[in-house]
Parts: sequence; structure tokens; C-alpha cells
Amino acid sequence: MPTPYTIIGTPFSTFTRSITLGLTHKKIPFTQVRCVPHSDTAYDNHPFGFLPTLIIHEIHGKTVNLKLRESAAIARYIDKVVPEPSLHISPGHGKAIIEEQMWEFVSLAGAHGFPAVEKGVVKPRVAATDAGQLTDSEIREQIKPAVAHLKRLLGKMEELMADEGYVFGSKLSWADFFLFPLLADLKAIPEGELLSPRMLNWMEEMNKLEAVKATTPGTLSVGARPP
Ligand SMILES: N[C@@H](CCC(=O)N[C@@H](CS)C(=O)NCC(=O)O)C(=O)O
Repeated sequence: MPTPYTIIGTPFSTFTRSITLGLTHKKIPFTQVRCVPHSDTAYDNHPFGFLPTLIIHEIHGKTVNLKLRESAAIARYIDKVVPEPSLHISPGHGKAIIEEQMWEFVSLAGAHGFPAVEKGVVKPRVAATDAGQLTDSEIREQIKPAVAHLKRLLGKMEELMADEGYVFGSKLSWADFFLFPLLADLKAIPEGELLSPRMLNWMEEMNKLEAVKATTPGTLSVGARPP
């Protein structure tokens, strides 16, 4: 039987993994089409060739093959069709006073975390390592300003997190699923040394989740390369 959803995007893509983490955690079957950003497949499904796109094949028994883009919109749709297990928080979870602070964290992770981790440090480090032309200290020198920026960003993200447990303490949420793919990539490169004991403890907790285990193949953390 065909799955009700198709996700367009390589498992290597962190935004794609945030969504496959949510789908897997909620036990929603899906098919994944592995492609890189700006490939023909990406453009066939997204106006700007970005990842991910969720194709919703049916709504209320009617074939629609609707293409939904933007990970936060996709997360909202997933929550609507399969509310449990919930990936939302309530006031009192971690440092939250209002529930919207979970979406605030998600947005900060995407808008500030992604460029600082992936564009600034992970991608240049992986590209330089794969090219094999520079020594480790030359690579470190090249990415030094980006590493300093990332260190500040990680400190600020950590300030928003509960002192222990998930991002919002005892409650697993989309905040964890949006931050985790970024830091799993970071941990896989030498600059993973920036991760604090708090972040490392959190990653250990996350690594126990079935959804994390199921979405690990194809990621940098196991040495994979796209698609
Ligand atoms: N706002 C988008 C961002 C998605 C995004 O940046 N995806 C990356 C892959 S992880 C991408 O396609 N990047 C292409 C580019 O930066 O040109 C979302 O939340 O879905």
C-alpha cells in the first residue's frame, strides 16, 4: 500500500531530518525521495529548490498530492493530522511561560542556528576535509571567525533551554527536533568540541529516542554524504 506522505529531501538535510524525526516519532508512514537542494527534483517540488517538501497524497479520502513547503508549516500540519504523541509544550515546561516559546525556539534554531552551524562551520569543514588540501590547523584558521560566532550562538541557545532534560525539560517537543540535526552534524566534526556538558547530556538523551536512531542513516554523524 502506498504511504500517505512523501518527503522530498536527502536525510543529510537538517530541516528534512527535523520533519522525518516528527513523522517517525508519531509513527506516520512516509516515503523519502533523496535529493539535494536545487536539484531538478527539488525544483519540481519547491518553488525555490529548497528542502524539504511534504507531499500530502490524500485529504479526507480525496487524492490531492498537495505540496507543502516550509518546515514549520509542515510541522503544524503533522500536528493537526496526528496530534499524539504531542510535540508541544505547556507553560511550566522548562523555562516556558507561554507555549509559543517552543515555536520561538524552533524559529531561532532555523533562522540563526542553521546558518551559524551549517553554513559557517559544518559545510566549510566538511568541504575542506573532503578536498584534502589543507591541514587541520589551516582549516581551523579559515573558519575561526565562524567558530567564534557559533560559540556565542550556542551559549545563547543554551540559555533558553531548561537546565536539564530536553530543550523544555521533561517534555520532548519540536524544539528538540529542530535543534538536534544541527548539533548532531556539529558533533561529527572536530568543532564538536564547542558542545558544552549541558548540550552533550541533551544529545545523549536524544540519542535514546527511536526516531533519532531511525533517522541517523544518511547523516553526517555516520560519515554519510548527500543525497
Ligand atoms: N525555511 C526553510 C529552510 C529550508 C532550508 O534552508 N533547507 C536547506 C537544506 S537543509 C536548503 O534547501 N538550502 C538550500 C540553500 O540554502 O540554497 C524551512 O524551514 O523549510
